[in-house]
Amino acid sequence: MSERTFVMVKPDGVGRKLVGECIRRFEQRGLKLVGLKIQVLGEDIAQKHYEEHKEKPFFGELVGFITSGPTVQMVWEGPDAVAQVRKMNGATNCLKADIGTIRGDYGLSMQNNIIHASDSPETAQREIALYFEANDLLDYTMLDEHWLQ
Ligand code: FUP
Repeated sequence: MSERTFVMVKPDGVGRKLVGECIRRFEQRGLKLVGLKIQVLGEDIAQKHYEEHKEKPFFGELVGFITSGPTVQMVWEGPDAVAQVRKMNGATNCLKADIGTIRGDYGLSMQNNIIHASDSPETAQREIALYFEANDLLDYTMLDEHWLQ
């Protein structure tokens, strides 16, 4: 079933010029880009984004990192998109992420792990609503879509 997931390239990913590489991987897999933005996050939205970690000892550092430079927000759509993108991103700690995943191929750290993606369809809905208005997101058909479903 087709679903939408929220993806964010973090300040290290933008700073290391990996935005195009992330987009290339999702496009080539067959996913559809339906929303895209670039911005430096404010403290408020960063704290809301990482709400589930607010009691953790690393929360302050995490918010400091995610607000430290430009980030790219995206919404990707496709069959089982939430789980597929998580698999393509790899484990949270880049040192443990499989080679072939974005984090496994480009990262060496836990905090500077290049990319974020929603961990469930419910989280995806919450995160999409945090960054996008309904009319920021497009509905369209890709020319090769009939091969991909
Ligand atoms: P993920 O869903 O893979 O992005 O990972 P989490 O939601 O568990 O963690 C969010 C971010 O917090 C990670 F990207 C990195 C950071 N983090 C730490 O810095 N230390 C930890 O022990 C766990 C997470």
